[in-house]
Amino acid sequence: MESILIANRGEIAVRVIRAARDLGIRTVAIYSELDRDAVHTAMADEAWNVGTAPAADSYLNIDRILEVASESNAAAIHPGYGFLAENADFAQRVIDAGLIWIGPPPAAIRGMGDKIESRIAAESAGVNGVPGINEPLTSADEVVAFADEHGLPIAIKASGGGGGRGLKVVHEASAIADALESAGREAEAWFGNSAVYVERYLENARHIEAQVLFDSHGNGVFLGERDCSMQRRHQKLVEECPAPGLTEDERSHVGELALALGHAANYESAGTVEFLYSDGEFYFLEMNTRIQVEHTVTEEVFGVDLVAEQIRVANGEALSITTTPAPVGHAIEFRINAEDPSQGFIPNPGTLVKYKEPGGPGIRIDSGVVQGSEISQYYDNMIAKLIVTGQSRDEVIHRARRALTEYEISGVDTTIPAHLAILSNEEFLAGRVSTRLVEDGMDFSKVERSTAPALPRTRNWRNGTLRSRSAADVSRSNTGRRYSPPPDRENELRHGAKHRNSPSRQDRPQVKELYQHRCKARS
Ligand code: MV4
Repeated sequence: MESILIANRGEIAVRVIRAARDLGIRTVAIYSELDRDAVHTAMADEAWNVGTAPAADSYLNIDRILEVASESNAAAIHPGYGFLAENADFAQRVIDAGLIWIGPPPAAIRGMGDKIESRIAAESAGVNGVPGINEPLTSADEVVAFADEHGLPIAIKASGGGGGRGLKVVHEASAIADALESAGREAEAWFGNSAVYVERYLENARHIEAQVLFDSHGNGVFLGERDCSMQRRHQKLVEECPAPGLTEDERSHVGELALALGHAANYESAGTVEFLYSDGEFYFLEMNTRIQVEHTVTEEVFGVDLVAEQIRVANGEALSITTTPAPVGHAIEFRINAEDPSQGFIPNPGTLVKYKEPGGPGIRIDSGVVQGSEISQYYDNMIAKLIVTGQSRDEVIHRARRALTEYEISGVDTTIPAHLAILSNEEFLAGRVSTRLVEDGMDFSKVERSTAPALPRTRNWRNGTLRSRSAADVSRSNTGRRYSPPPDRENELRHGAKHRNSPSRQDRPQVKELYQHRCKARS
């Protein structure tokens, strides 16, 4: 494989560029008008404009992306996550264009994308889902009968949904008819598929997911599980590997379930099988047919480059590892989003006026931004992922408090104060996580906002709290940190990342030189 076009932006585009470069592969970025000066645009060996800011015109513009793939002579396409990553039609069109698709076979994407079909696939592979009905619902009577047999609450889910989108929880029999009605209507509007199905709703469960990798030679490997119970409105905040408190037997059991499903589905590439874990049992929820945001914690604990494995497998090579290695230590990922936790995590797009990442032992940051970058309302508001690794969960927690306190971001509110609150939550600290903890067990309304303070702040490095200093404090000492003005953005654009126009065929040797030059500069 000589080159990869990355059909994505932000941190995951940067992550794929890094994996490709580690393998000596040329990279082609695409960017929207808004991302002309983005990190991923500057970092790739070539960058091509694919449209205006709205994703539908750029990062979801299949015709234009395939045109750029052809013009740039790309050999393969990596979709990252989100956007086109789980679009089976796109995967098929990539293959039909004679390109290598760095992802699972379109049939596997399609099969797992239909949640009723994926439940049937799982059960025929011996993997039990949450008790439910594997058929589209046709009447409220069926749901009432199901509730009579299995009890309330129940979940009505869109077959075309997933990730919690199109999920309705019903706690009373009297609410069934309305819930079914609105679930069907929303499913049709959001997913173009009105099919909905019913499951028992497990209230106090944990969300545990298994990472698997398959190649085209029939090899599959389980690379441990992650606990992703710490979510809010189906947005994950914190993910960890391994899942706290799971026994060795439980770990290998969930691995066997995930591998059985993948083999049965003729799966290839990286995939994640999601389970609910309740009273020592694993119940299949869905399979995500992409590299996930939280793949990083698995990489840290299992010492595997999952994106490089995706590339190797797509190239027809065998997996570099075929047996599950022993996990080493512990890793936790914190999603640093431009949101205000004190106001219900309301999105807070804007300019990163000050942006300085923490460092030191056990700290990995996957980001696609620098100081001065814009967090746009057009795209996901994740600024970065902070991945903290250590020998034990306890060491990770102490390091994470330090790293989150060391992080300097101003210009936008971030989830950092929420993470510090999680790191002082007793249930979390004890490893007693559940899908209810963030939403029902925590109050973020009083966390300190992280936007640029009017006065310098002092930090409590033990618990990460910030205290705004009084004017008197400041007059006593002039050494406190002050608000720093925004960087001269114009200047940065002139002297910083040079924008490269879409190269024509004749330009390509220069691009190659640029890449070689960059590689030299790096070595
Ligand atoms: C469930 C569930 C409980 N029972 N289904 C959310 C994401 C998507 N993959 C499926 N999800 C869930 N499905 C049944 N039958 C619990 C979740 C769930 C969840 C629900 C509410 C709040 C946070 C949650 C976090 C993870 C999973």
